[in-house]
Amino acid sequence: MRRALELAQRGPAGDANPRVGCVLLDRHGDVLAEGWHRGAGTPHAEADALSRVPAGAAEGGTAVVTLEPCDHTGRTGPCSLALVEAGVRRVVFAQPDPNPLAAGGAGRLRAAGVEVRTGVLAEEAAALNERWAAALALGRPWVTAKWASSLDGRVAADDGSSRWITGPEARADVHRRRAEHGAILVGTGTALADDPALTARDGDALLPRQPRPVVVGLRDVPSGAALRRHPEPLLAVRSRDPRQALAAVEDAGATSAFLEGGPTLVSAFLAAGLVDEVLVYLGPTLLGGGRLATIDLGVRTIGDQRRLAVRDVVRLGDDLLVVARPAQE
Ligand code: AOF
Ligand code: ZN
Repeated sequence: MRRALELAQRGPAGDANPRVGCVLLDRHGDVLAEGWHRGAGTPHAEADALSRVPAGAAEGGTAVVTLEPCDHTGRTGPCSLALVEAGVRRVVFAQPDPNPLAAGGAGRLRAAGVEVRTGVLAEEAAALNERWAAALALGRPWVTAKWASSLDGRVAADDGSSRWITGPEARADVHRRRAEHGAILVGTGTALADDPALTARDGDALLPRQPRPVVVGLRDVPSGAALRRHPEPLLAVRSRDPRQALAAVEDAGATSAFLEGGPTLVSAFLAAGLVDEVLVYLGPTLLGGGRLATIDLGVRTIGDQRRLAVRDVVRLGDDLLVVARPAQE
């Protein structure tokens, strides 16, 4: 199962489909083939692994999968039937499929006389697709909001300049986390003021997976903007409404969005209760005036404050990253 989880990680994060890995063993327990899911519209992990073995080779064997094999015909056929037809005798999977449309493979396999075992490394498997499962439950993409601020909560100096408040380690961390999301959101104000590339990079090199860039707001992004050179086509949402932005993200096939500002857009998402995780990178510096990380959140009195629960605090060079989520009331 550990190997299947490694294989699953080769798939795209933030996709319409979860990341799934599969290892096929023959009747003696020797590895026959490995498979993983490469994203919506492509073969599922089980089908991918089965496609790599000669006919009959999996007979009497075992399939180890990170997710319950599906039992539906979506963009591809049911994996439960494919495993039965291949003569697989045992199926071990980590966690049940939370998608009611696809679930049911375990029952189908048992009914066909296949031995089924579940719950192996279930927590690790759930963590791998946490945002995907949350999006399914929420009925909208998962949103991670990120900003980098001074210790006194400012994201830019008075003249709007903001490069750089945090150091190279913190910025590298942002790039890694961008790549874990299906889309990256900025307001047109930020796109015009900062001219961000919004690519996920390791130094100068593009990471293998790039989130879809989405710009939200009423202004145009000029043809010379860095965003126009993003390897994925730019999606423009001509609205300031966070819900419309998320509808566009969903239409683009993404189940998670990395929200990078600025304060107006982030605040609109926060005020609407549409932020699931906040990443605050704190540089050890003070800016005095300048722009605050958020604008009006409708907090008039201390009883209205928006409490967050801290999940993690990470030191990155001279900076701190605070990972927090809205506190459950
Ligand atoms: C599996 N193995 O590798 C994956 C599964 O539209 P489809 O046909 O691609 O089906 C998508 C659904 O299938 C997805 O929402 C999830 O419930 C399940 N994904 N199932 O047996 C896989 N990726
Ligand atoms: Zn399937």
